[in-house]
Amino acid sequence: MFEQLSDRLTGTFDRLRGKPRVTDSDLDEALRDIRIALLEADVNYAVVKDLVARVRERAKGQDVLQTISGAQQVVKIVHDELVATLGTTESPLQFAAQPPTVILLVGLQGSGKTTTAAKVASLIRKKGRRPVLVAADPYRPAAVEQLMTLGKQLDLPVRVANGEQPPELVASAAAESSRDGRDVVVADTAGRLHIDDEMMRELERMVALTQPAEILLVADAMTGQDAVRAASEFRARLPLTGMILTKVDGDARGGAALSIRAATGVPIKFLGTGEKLDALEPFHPDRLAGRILGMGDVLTLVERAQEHVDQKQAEEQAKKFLEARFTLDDFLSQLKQVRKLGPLSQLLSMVPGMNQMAKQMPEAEAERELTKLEAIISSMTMAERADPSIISGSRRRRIARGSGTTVQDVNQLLKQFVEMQKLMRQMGTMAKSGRLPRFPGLVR
Ligand SMILES: Nc1nc2c(ncn2[C@@H]2O[C@H](COP(=O)(O)OP(=O)(O)OP(=O)(O)O)[C@@H](O)[C@H]2O)c(=O)[nH]1
Ligand SMILES: [Mg+2]
Repeated sequence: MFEQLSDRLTGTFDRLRGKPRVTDSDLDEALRDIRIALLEADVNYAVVKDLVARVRERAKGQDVLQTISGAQQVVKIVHDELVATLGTTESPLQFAAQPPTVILLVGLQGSGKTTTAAKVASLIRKKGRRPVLVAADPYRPAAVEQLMTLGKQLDLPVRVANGEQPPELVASAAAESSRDGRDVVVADTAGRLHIDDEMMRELERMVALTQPAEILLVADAMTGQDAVRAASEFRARLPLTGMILTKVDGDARGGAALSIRAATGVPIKFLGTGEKLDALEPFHPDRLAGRILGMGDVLTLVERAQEHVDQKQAEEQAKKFLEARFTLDDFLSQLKQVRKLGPLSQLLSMVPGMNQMAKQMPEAEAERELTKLEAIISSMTMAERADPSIISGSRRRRIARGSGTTVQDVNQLLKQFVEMQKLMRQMGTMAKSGRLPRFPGLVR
């Protein structure tokens, strides 16, 4: 998300930093660039106008002009104003003082409600809650089945209609929840192609009947300004408490994410970043602004790593590496851990300064390479993984066949591993002689 915008803005700032002093006309030029970049990213016109005006006012008021660090100050102001546009503070989910907490997910057809209902339930379970999913979309049998399948995948209960209308269904799911040891009710509602009166009346009735702690609008970021329009219309009828923007992974421009909060006043609570059920991120305005301005997002990366990487295993492997005991099997498990963190280009874009590289790397190709490495190592026996020197010509042919690769591919991997072993020995010696910087969890 935001690749083009991020490119444009980084370019603008680089030009600005290149000037010995920021003059009046430099500032005007930069502001013009920023304005065009935002409009091209499909950000709502009124939001752009407002944001650029705020940046201009602050930049002029702060003696940015003629000072040495002027460019840096402009970047800081743009960052702050982006954060303000995105919502300044974080908006975590609210829970009812007395359980059950009812969370309704509403939105247009195909926006991602059903998937997101499952993601939300899974996320809050990680935080120690006991959610139940409710299939309040009885109009399409496939919709109920879809939620049941997701519930099964996550090992979460799914309440389906037993003749009730959706509002009564959610109300009775809430009423029964404590009996079943559940404290949160996450309801997936029906989507329509357009906002029609019938759907809205049903949702209004559901709200009145179930007193939800959260009424979350699920909006598809890929639809850009249409998502913003839909959000305004939903807001006019329902007391929305927050929004979840989905498919931000597929939205290169980011216009919806940047406009929807400012245009509707409703906070963004989560971003959907993929089809997998763990691809839901709490929304942090400052981190997103950092990502847009090419400053990376190390905090999110670290959180993802903490969630997915087994710390003890990582330490054990680092130790093995330095003692040159690191095998192909260890390598395989490292590959798997890294891949759990998300698509490579997404990971790289979170590392400050790596944004450009992330863009240059063709995602599909990099993923294919990793898949190939995994397949090759998986086709080896444990003995081979522990000691690759026993892998003869005939074994190489067998491994290539087993992994659907070529003997050259296998040769290349083995060659790389030999190089890696050399590196391990060097690093091990350096570590012993104290010439290696001390990383936490590495050498003691
Ligand atoms: N890439 C990506 N795909 C997503 C995301 N969220 C949902 N999807 C996909 O979008 C499609 C529609 O998602 P659903 O959850 O069925 O949408 P819905 O709003 O329930 O659809 P209706 O019930 O028909 O109104 C599915 O193929 C999902 O896998 C996301 O964050 N990223
Ligand atoms: Mg659905």
